[in-house]
Amino acid sequence: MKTKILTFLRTNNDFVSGQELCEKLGVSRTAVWKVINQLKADGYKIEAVKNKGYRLVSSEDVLTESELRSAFLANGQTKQFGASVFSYDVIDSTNNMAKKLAEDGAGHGTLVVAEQQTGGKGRRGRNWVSPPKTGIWMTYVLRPDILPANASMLTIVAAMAVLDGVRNEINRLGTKVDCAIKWPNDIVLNGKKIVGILTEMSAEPDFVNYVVVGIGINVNTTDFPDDIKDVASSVYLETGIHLQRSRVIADITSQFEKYYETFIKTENLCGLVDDYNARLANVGKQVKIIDSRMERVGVAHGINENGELLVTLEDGTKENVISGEVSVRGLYGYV
Ligand code: BT5
Repeated sequence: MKTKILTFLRTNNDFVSGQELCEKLGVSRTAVWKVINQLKADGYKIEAVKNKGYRLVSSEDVLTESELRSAFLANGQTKQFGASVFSYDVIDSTNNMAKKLAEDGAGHGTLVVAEQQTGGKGRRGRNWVSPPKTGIWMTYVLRPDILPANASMLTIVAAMAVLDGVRNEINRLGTKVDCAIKWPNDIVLNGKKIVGILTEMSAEPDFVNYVVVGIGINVNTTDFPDDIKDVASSVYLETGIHLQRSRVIADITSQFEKYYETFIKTENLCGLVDDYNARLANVGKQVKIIDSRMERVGVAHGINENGELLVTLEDGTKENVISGEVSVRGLYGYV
């Protein structure tokens, strides 16, 4: 009911009468009034004028379940992605919570969101700084019928969706930005990291139980710890724009479902490779590949349909770099 009233107010720029809300939703005036008060308590500014009704003056940048559901409805319905939403104030990690929910049977497309993470995770035991109410810390539970070896490509699929979602929302406000993917799991804006993605999986040798795709986006963050200050930034710091996080999530969710459907048809990236490479910051750039063997330098050309980064090394040999084993850095900066 809260979601329905919120969506109603959001999609009508003008006043909506109490009577109309009662009729459309089949509830009493008192029930409507109660929900309006709950929304006000959540932080929404709602104008109430006698004989005119209610008007949403401003939406609060909150990530409650009703806010997210309402943003999803306003953005256009998805099939499964975001159909089930779990929203928390503070948890250790949305990936950990998503895994718990998946173990308990959460369905494909379930979305877990938190306002703050106390143990946000990066890859290989690294940490992810996740301060309260400034960023998007979220995880999708997926149940793809694919071979476990192919699951890491979901990071690539998610990166495309996140890039499009963030860029769409910035463009919608009339600003153009230099936003790109840094293979395999980062998004950079003006060369700084604004997004990280962590994909984890539970699988048998030939069967995927579930995959969780965790996405961290620095949206309105203004401060970063000293050790990451030089590489990390936020949409706000780079553009001066405050994005509404629920809208960004709604946009990403529908893009992710769309790209996922393309991926799942072939279980590889053949339907996405050109679009991905067009969004890739590394193309034509010198990169340093760092793994347990040694550091080597080359020029990156883009990914192939398995998500491997194609690099020509300085001695002319070609290497297909597989994610998960290496870090790739720009020679003169992060990208
Ligand atoms: C990543 O790892 O970039 C994956 C980050 C995934 C975070 C999301 S948030 C929702 C979900 N729940 C979780 O617990 N995790 C996921 P990696 O490529 O290993 O990068 C980690 C490194 O990025 C750190 O070692 C820092 O150097 C840097 N870093 C940490 N916090 C950052 C931030 N907020 N913004 C930019 N860089 C950061």
